[in-house]
Amino acid sequence: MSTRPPALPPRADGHDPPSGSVREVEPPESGVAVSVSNGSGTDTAASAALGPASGPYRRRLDAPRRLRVLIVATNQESRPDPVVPLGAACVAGAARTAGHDVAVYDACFAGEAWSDELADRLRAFDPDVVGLSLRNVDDVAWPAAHSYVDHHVAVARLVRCVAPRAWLVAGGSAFTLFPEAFLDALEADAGVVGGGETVFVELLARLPAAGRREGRRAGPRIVRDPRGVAGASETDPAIDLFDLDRYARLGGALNVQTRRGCGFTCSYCTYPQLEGSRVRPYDASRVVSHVERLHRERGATHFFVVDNVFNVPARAALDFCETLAERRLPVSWTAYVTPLGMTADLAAAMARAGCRSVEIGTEAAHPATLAALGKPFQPEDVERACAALRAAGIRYCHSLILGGPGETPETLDRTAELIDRTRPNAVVAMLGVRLYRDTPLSRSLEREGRIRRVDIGLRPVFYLSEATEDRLVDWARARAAARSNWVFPGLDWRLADETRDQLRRRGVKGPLWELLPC
Ligand code: B12
Ligand code: SF4
Repeated sequence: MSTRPPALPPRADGHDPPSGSVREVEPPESGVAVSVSNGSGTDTAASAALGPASGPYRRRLDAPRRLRVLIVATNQESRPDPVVPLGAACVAGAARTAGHDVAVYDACFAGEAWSDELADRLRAFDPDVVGLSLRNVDDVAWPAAHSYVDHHVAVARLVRCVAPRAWLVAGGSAFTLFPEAFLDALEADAGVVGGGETVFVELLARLPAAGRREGRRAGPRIVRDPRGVAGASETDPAIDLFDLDRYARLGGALNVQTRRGCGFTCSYCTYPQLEGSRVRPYDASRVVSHVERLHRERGATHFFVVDNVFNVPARAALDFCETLAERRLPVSWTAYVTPLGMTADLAAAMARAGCRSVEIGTEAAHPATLAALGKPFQPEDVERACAALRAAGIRYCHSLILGGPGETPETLDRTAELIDRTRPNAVVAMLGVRLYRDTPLSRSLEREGRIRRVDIGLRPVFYLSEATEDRLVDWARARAAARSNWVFPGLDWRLADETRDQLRRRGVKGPLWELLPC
């Protein structure tokens, strides 16, 4: 195997050794508690605010003081589409429900103007706390991977410069994947690993009475919900604070979540780290009411269901579908599914509820590569799932990861043949596997001495199988030339940004891979 980092700017490195650490404590008997671990041991304003200098501690929530909280969604990526910063909206909603004065700044559509706009917002709002929501580390698109780390750092620096007395707290999926490295790079006061709603509100409640930093840098803190990664949200996301009409128009969808967590253990995957390995479905009628409100009040007609795996467990998926179908709303939606358990009955129920397309986490279609990726299904399951979807009239796009563990020229060709047989509407294939810490794949590579933990960090490192690494790009180019519905984001997105924007302005909704000729 070889690990290939693309060229990156200087500050986007692994940032080791870490200056904070993460630890877990047992669940509280009642009330709200968070675990706090301190990497610095310094007695600072924040350690007074956040608790003892080291070790876990508990404290029940008192009525919180009203703070001015600015949530900044840093993400500006517009491929494949601009996406509503749902995580930022969730923590904003939780802080607002807890009685704080909450505003947001969303950099998504600002282009280069983000710094002027953010500086104006900081001066006008004068926040006590700035919460940075970091979604992506990089676009995982080898060989042309693009890192967002410098941008996140630039946002943090601007906040420090314009609002030096505001507490800076980071969170989001990118932060959760590399908390120590981000805390260090951003020079943040604290960071939240996993679901933010409970922990962020608890942090706000424990800031000092003055409500402001005392001009000193706090000892770095990483905090997580002790009840498990990503506790389910009891509060509605404050999506009203975002420009939803623009997202619906230019992104072709609003987003909604029906559950958190994934119980599978695919060898390369971070999702159980991000959301936990226990599936926690939301109450279906609550989610459907949210969809209904977005349709009636904002005219939204297409939704992306952001669940890791929508179709497992099937009972939760069916509940959502039946509840949505009963309301007879003229809305359509797209979701991620796994071939396992993608039965004809479930596909039919999804179609009745308006499901128009799915992205299938197929990843490979040869028994050897499926096993090496830890996928819990066989090539026949992929064929069965596609037949069920086709019969239900749902369009489907395979997500593939090619060139990973176990890949050989033979497995590549067999995978392509099987995928062709399933007659997909589209195929989006990533080349190589972006490594993250603490996945089964990274751990086994570390055990074998093929990579060191410290080398897996903010700077993306990709696993490429020795048998294919020299021919993978040529293979992918040949495949893209032969099949107009195969997309390799690391080589070419196929659709120019201008064309995408034109299609959206003409009112085209849903994933644009649906339009690829097949
Ligand atoms: C759904 C999804 C998509 C859909 C989005 C559709 C849509 N309309 O929303 C699609 C397919 C378009 C997509 C595309 C991409 N995605 Co994506 N996606 C996801 C997924 C599965 C869920 C994201 C989500 O909405 N979660 C629900 C919200 C509520 O959770 P959350 O954002 O994590 O927020 C919680 C916490 O993080 C925290 N939090 C968030 N902000 C803040 C702020 C503060 C202050 C605090 C304290 C806490 C906090 O609290 C929130 C509530 O609990 C995640 C994986 C995952 N399970 O997280 C990947 C993920 C976010 N995607 C990822 C990537 C890389 C991409 C792409 C770059 C891939 C590509 N090359 O195309 C693009 C980028 C798109 C863009 N414009 O940014 C990566 C990012 C990590 C990384 N490697 O950089 C992830 C984590 C998957 C992974 N590989 O591990 N994606
Ligand atoms: S790849 Fe999909 S099914 Fe596998 S662990 Fe990740 S989210 Fe779950």
